[in-house]
Amino acid sequence: MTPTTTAPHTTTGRPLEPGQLRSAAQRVLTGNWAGASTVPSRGLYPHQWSWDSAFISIGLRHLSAERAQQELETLLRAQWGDGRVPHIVFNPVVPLDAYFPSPDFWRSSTAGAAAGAPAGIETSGIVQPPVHALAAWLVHRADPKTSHRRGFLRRVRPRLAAWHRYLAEQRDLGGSGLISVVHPWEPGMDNSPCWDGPLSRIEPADAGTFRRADLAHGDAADRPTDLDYGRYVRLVADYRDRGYRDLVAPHSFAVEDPGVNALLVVSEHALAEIAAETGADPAPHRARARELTEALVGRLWDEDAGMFLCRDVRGGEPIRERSVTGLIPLIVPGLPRRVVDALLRTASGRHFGLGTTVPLVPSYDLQGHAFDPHRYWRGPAWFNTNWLLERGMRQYGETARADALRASLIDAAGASGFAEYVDPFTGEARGTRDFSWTAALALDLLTAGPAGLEAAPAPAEDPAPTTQTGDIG
Ligand code: 9WN
Repeated sequence: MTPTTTAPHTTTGRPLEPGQLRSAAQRVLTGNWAGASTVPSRGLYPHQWSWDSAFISIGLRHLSAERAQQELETLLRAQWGDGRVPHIVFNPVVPLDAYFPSPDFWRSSTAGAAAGAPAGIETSGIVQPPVHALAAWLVHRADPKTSHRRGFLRRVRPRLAAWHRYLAEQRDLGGSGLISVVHPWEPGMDNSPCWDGPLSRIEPADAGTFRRADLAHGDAADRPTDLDYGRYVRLVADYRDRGYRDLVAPHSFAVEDPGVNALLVVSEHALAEIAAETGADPAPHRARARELTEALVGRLWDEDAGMFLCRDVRGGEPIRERSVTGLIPLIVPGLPRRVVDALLRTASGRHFGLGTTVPLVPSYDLQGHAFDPHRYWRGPAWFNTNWLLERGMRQYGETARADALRASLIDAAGASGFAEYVDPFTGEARGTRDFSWTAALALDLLTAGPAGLEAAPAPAEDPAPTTQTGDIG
């Protein structure tokens, strides 16, 4: 089903041609460029976000290899001494009240000093999914000459390895080999019904101790409730108050998330390629990818649900909610074929309806008790998750399904004005517009070769001036 939104695509109301769509996506990325990295959106998210930058660089590689590399380098410059890559890097020129929690709440450079938070750059203290090695590899492959000239892989490899090491050593909270997220913002799917159970144990922060900057930009009906927000704030304050250290006391929220772990597997494979390309040993990364894949299938696969489920580490039980995160492991190479087939059946079955009732995979079970087509991560369709599924389908030879999903993604991105997310049934734009990763991933789908896995040669000049060399030492 094609999205039925009536948002005009051109002044005459006709859908944009691929060339026009490409230019429109490029305009979004140029408009959101902040000098050394890209903001997810000018109003709602005025700083640099971790997994956003990874997806953004995957689109930017088609505009300027240098800018795509710089996007990742700027993020990695804010890496902490313990290896964590923070989920937000704050832009010091943006007023404190533009986003909450603001730097004075996180206090990374002081509260995070023991964990090696950098001095002179303010960041958050939590993380987001590790998509960065995959992004770095794709960025390199788009223009190996520029990458070699700038020593891109040689410089980012140790940082990416330290990032993965942090996750392995500090975040295996369940002792299964898989990594845990310790805040609902960490998997990037903030308000997913998967967190409702584990979050219900958290005492919310007092309403007077925080403000909702997000409600100045987004419809309250789309955003998390005040109660959930209070709990998010409490979790951050507790983590901060113990110096952002992971192993000194148990995290009160700890979840093994299949999407996050799947992205780590894919990034370990990418890091193996990066190691081989730079003369380092790829074997440890391949071994780690194998171990993680086994742990993922062994621990989070649910035969009855026909998909992966999150696991509540504190409660010691699987979380029986169907979220798109449980389909994302399709991106992992080498899964047993029965798992792949079940995932494909589940994606197009009644819970996710792909190609039958909806054109894009929704963020949550269409039949679920908490389904809401508009509320954050509780039903709407997002572009990054569908981009990942498109790649997953293609790697398992499901070309027709991947082609259909690709066409729907491109269509919905253009029709929605590069919305942050869309109503899964109508394609109506929700959240903010001119959202960077939507533009970047649409650009990638419009430009990458038919195999979907490789980039076509970079076509254009850098449309925006850069202000830093991108050297991360
Ligand atoms: C909190 C920036 C980020 C995305 C997340 C998305 C949303 C932030 C928020 O925006 O989260 O990190 O304020 O809601 O859920 O995936 O990275 O685009």
